[in-house]
Amino acid sequence: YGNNSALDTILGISREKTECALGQHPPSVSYCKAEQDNLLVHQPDEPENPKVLRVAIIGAPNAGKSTLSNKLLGRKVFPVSKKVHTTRCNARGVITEEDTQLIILDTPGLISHTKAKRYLSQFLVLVDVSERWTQNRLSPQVLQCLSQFPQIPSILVMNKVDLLKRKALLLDLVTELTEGVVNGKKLKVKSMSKIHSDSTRNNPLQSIQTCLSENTSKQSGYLQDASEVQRGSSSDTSCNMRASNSNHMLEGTEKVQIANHQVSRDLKNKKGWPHFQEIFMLAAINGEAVETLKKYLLMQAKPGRWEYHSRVLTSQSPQEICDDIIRGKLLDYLPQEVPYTVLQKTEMWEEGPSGELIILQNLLVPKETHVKMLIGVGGQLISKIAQEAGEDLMNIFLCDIRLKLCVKLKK
Ligand SMILES: Nc1nc2c(ncn2[C@@H]2O[C@H](COP(=O)(O)OP(=O)(O)OP(=O)(O)O)[C@@H](O)[C@H]2O)c(=O)[nH]1
Ligand SMILES: [Mg+2]
Repeated sequence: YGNNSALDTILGISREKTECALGQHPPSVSYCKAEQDNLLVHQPDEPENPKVLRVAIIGAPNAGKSTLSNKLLGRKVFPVSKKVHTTRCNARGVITEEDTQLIILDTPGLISHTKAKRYLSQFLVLVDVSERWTQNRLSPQVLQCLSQFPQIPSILVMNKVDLLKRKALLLDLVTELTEGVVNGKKLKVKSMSKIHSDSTRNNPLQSIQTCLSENTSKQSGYLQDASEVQRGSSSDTSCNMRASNSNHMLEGTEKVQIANHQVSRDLKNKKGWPHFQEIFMLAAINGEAVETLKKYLLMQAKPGRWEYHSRVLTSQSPQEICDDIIRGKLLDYLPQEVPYTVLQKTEMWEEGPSGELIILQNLLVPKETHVKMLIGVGGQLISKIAQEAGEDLMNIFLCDIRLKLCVKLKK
C-alpha cells in the first residue's frame, strides 16, 4: 500500500508517474506465444489523427542503450549486463501515449542500411561519458551511420553522468562531440567560473544543461537552421562511405557493407557530429531525466499510422525475452568469455496449477570447469541467477514464475 509499494513497483507505477499520469502504466507481455503473436498482428487501436516516431538508439557497446530503452519503456524488456554485446539483434519497444506511438529500436550498436532508409525517423546517439577512451569521440561506425542518413534527425544523449566526478567536464565533452555546433548554432559556452559559481547554488548538471539550452533550443527556428547546416556539410562526410561484412555490430542479412579500413580519412579524423538537434545529459540507470527525454521524443512525433496496438510493449516473443534476460545474468556473473559459450535450451514452458509460469531451461557449457563455475559453491550462483532472472520475468509477464535452470556439459 501507499506510494511506491511493492505492487506499484511490479506494476511499473512510480510515485512520480502515479501523480502525473494516473492509470497509465506500461503494458505487460503475455507469456503465451500465440497471444503475443496475435497482439502483434492486431489492428492498431489508433485515434483519428495518430502520430508516430521511430527512434533507433545507437552507440558503442555497453553505452547503456538497453538500459535507456528499458527506462523509456517503463519495464525491463531488453537484456542489460556489464559485458559488451549483450544485445544481439534489433528488437523493438513500443510506447503509446495518447495519440502518439514511439517505436524504440534497441540495437547491438548500429542498424542496417535498408532498415534505416525505409523505417527510421530519429537517431538517438548514446555516449558513455564515464568511459575515458571514448567519452569525447563518436565511434567511426556511429559517424558513418549519421553521415549516411543526414536526412534523419539525430540527438545526442550523454549517459552515465552519475559516474563522472567532475561534472564541468561535460562542457568540454559536449563541445568535442558536437564540434561546437548544435541546432545549426555555434555553442556559446559560458565561462567555467560562471558555471562553477552557478553550480554552488544549483545542481551542476542543471547549470550545464541550462547553459547549453540557452544557446540552442531556445533560439527560434532551429530546425530550419539545423537542416541548412546539415545540407551544407553532409557531402564532405557522406561521400566516402563503404561497407563491410566483418562489422559484427550490424544485423544479419541486411548488413551495411562497411569496411573500417576504407573509411574516408575525413571521417577517421572526425570526432564529433555538428548536426545534433538537441543534447541530453542523464544517468539512464537512475531514470534521472529520462522522463524529459521521453517527453521530447513524444513531441517529435509526426502524423503517421501507428504500427502496433497500444497494448504492445515489445516485438519480441516471450521466449526470446526469457532467453535474453537469463543471458544478461550469465554475462554479469560469469567471467571473461565463459558466458558467450553457454547454449540455452528451453525444455519446459507451461502454466502451473495456480496460473504460474513454469520454465525449465538447460544451460549447456563446453567444459567441466565451466559446469562447476556456473553452479557455484553449493549451487549458490545458479540459484542467484535463477532468482534474479525470475524476478525480472515476473515484472514483464506480471505473473508468478517458477524458473529452474539446469547446468549440463555440452556433448
Ligand atoms: N552507473 C551507470 N551505469 C549505467 C548507466 N546506464 C547503463 N549502465 C550500466 O552499463 C552497463 C551496460 O548497459 P547496457 O544497457 O547493457 O548497454 P548496451 O549499450 O545496451 O550494451 P550492448 O547491448 O552490449 O551494446 C550495465 O551494467 C548497466 O547497468 C548509468 O546511467 N549509470
Ligand atoms: Mg544492449
